[in-house]
Amino acid sequence: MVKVIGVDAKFVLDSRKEKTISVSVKTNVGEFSASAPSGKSTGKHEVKPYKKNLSGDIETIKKFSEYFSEESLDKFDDLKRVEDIVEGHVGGNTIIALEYAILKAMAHEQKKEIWQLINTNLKKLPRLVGNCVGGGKHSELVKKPDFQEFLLIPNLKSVKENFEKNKTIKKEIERILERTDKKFEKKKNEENAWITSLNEKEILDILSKFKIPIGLDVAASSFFKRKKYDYKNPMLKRDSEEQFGYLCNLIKNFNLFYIEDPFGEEDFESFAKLLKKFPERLIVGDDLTVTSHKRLDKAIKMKSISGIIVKPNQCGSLLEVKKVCELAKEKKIKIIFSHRSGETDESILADLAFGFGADFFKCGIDGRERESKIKRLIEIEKSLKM
Ligand code: 2PG
Ligand code: MG
Repeated sequence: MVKVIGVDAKFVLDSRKEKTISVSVKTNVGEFSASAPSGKSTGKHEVKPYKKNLSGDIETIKKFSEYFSEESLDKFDDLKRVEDIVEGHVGGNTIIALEYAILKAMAHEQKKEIWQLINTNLKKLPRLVGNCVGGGKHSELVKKPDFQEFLLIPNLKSVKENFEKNKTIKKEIERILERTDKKFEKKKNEENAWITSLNEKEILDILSKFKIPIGLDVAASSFFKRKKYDYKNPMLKRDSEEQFGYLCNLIKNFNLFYIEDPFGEEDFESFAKLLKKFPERLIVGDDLTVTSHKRLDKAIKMKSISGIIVKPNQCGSLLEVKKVCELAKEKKIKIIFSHRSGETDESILADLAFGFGADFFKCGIDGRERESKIKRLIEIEKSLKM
């Protein structure tokens, strides 16, 4: 039984060198801390990371110390009582970091791995989705691709082999970019993906040479302005119909396996049109669905998606994450657990992804913050073989 005696919080810096929250709990079995990441291309329907701001949440959560002392926590669903206490007082990032810290305490007390608090009956590990080249809001360059992420999704036997494969291809792509992009300065973005002045067709041309499944996070809401997709490289505007046509061509010409947020975050209809045309591809909602049970339900009813991004701090509730995963499973929607662009060294996402039976794990390719999570997944993989 875990009893929380005290709660403390502070800020830490994420991979963007911006402040995010770290929460620690003092319990009858020791002290545990965890941090939350932060997004940049955030969906309109995400919960707010902090009620007013980070420093406000740090002060508020500390005041909750004595409220938890009555609660005995020993299973995942007990987090509901924690959520009931803090809900409305702090934002999504603060709740998530607090819940992560409590899960660590529970796992320690029961001598279990964190994923074992969620499900012990699993064998399948998620497949890696690695961001290799970045554009859109994730690139500081003036000339850049309008799409946010160009993804590698190898399908080798183990997480470890897929991890190695992604790193090798990313290195080879560096050499190709040196040759093809005169402006290339070997710079990386906050997710450690290459940034380049090439446009999306040129980048897809490079990626498709590697003969592994590839994908895109279009993050279309980030350049949807006054009812048009406002492209800068090359400069042109596309309405929904034209966006649909453009994406259909890319999917066919580059044999895209995975397409995330191809349309704006309210456009369930266009998502559905694309899925109808390409039922065997992964059409994935992120800003569209924001890890919300209600929005997933709508996306299912409208047949908009075949995959859903799960980012715990998008909804600010691990109980909601559970509901989302259960509904997705029931309706055969693929689950993709995902990092945020501003990440910390926190690795618990790997335990959650495995515990909830995720099909994919979208967590970059390299860099300290991404590798901590991928390496944790490899550790889980290894432990299953023992
Ligand atoms: C996304 C994420 C992660 P952000 O759009 O999928 O790559 O970006 O964290 O900025 O929302
Ligand atoms: Mg996304």
